[in-house]
Amino acid sequence: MQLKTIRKSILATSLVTLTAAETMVPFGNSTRWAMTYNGKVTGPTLRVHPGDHVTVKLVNNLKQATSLHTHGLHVSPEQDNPFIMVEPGKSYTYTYDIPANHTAGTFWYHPHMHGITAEQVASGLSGAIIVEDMDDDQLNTISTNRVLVINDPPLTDKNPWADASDSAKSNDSSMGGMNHDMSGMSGMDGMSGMDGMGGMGNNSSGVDMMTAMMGRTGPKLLTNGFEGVDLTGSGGKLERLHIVNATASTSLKLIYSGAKMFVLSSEGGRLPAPKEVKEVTLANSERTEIVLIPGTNGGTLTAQRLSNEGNGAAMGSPEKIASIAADAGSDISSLPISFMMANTRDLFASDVKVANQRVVTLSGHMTPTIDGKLFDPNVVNFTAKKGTVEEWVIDNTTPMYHPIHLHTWGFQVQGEEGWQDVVTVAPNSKKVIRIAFDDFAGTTVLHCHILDHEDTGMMAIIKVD
Ligand SMILES: [Cu+2]
Repeated sequence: MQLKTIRKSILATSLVTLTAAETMVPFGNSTRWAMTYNGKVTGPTLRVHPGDHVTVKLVNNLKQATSLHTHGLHVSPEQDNPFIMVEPGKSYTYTYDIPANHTAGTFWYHPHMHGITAEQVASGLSGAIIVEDMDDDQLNTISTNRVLVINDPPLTDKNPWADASDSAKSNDSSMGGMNHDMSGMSGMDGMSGMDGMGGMGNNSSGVDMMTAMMGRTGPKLLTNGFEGVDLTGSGGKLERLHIVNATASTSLKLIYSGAKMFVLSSEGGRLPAPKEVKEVTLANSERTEIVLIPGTNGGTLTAQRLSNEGNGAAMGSPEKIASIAADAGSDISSLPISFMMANTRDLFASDVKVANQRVVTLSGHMTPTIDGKLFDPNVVNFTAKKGTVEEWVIDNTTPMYHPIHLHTWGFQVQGEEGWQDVVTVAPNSKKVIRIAFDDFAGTTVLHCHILDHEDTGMMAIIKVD
């Protein structure tokens, strides 16, 4: 615990500025158009610790409004507030108090501008958040600590969705909903959206109906802006990678050709112990933390795109994510047998009291909905009590996969290991989750993380008090 105290004193005043802007970025021997934070193809990695107070100033130099969401981070809905929007030329300072008992893990930040979220994330606005705890002190001595952010942006010389996003910005697409729990807001500089809810733009920006339904994808998977990265210079340490699927709509299956692959974390933090796997499926917005053992000739991590409909079959050829050098560490015995800070609480244990059970139905095809309703910023769809555990059956009656993301409160999926913030429900099937509304009263959202679905209205408001 002493280590954390020391870190907190160092990081207590940490201030990060993220400047969102359209930028020409290097690609191959040429350049491509992107939306970037601080001019880079991937936003800076925010490394934080339980107990930290983090300040992030978002400067909007885009031609459209934007915002910031700290995906998966367990902070109050007032701080990670999806109803804030920052107009072009303005800035907003977010502050985050990371709870002292926050789990370690891989999280990420991205815009949450209803109506144009898919456009902004697909264009490159994303970065990783790594929460490190005392287990990381040990892991950092035996392994690398690299961050790979995967996306599939348009490979164009200008914004392919510009016209639509401009019109969306000027009328209906603002996130609105500012009447929800805005007390105690601070850091305001040019924030807007307090009025004029508008019609919420139940159309996805700049794409046709079919693309909005299937979710927009790009021609190539890029890893930190490259068509695969070559990882060398581990100094004999194990290769430990934090991987973020930051695509707008593309589910991925990661496959490794080297000797062994171990998963250390689920979306919601570290597993009780490292687990050897053959492959890792990451729906868009999901993350993993893995250790790759090279084998005699090294190894290559590839990703296969998965269809968002039918049986979720693999599509196209595997695309390179990273190659692992043969001289990377291979001493598996140095991996911890278990993690001392892992969250081993089981929400499906027999002694857990379930305060409420409900069925949440996903329906519709061209325009998917939650419980038959499109997002309305003035309607609270769900209410729950702080300090309770609820059981939700997510019933997907549509022919598409939907990775459903709940802000703020972590949950467990029946039959699956670890904690999650995204549950992917296959067509015409159900999944049962239990949500721990332990702390943080407030109002936020749950939505499909196929971001074109979110933008077309597959989002609902939840209020916890
Ligand atoms: Cu969806």
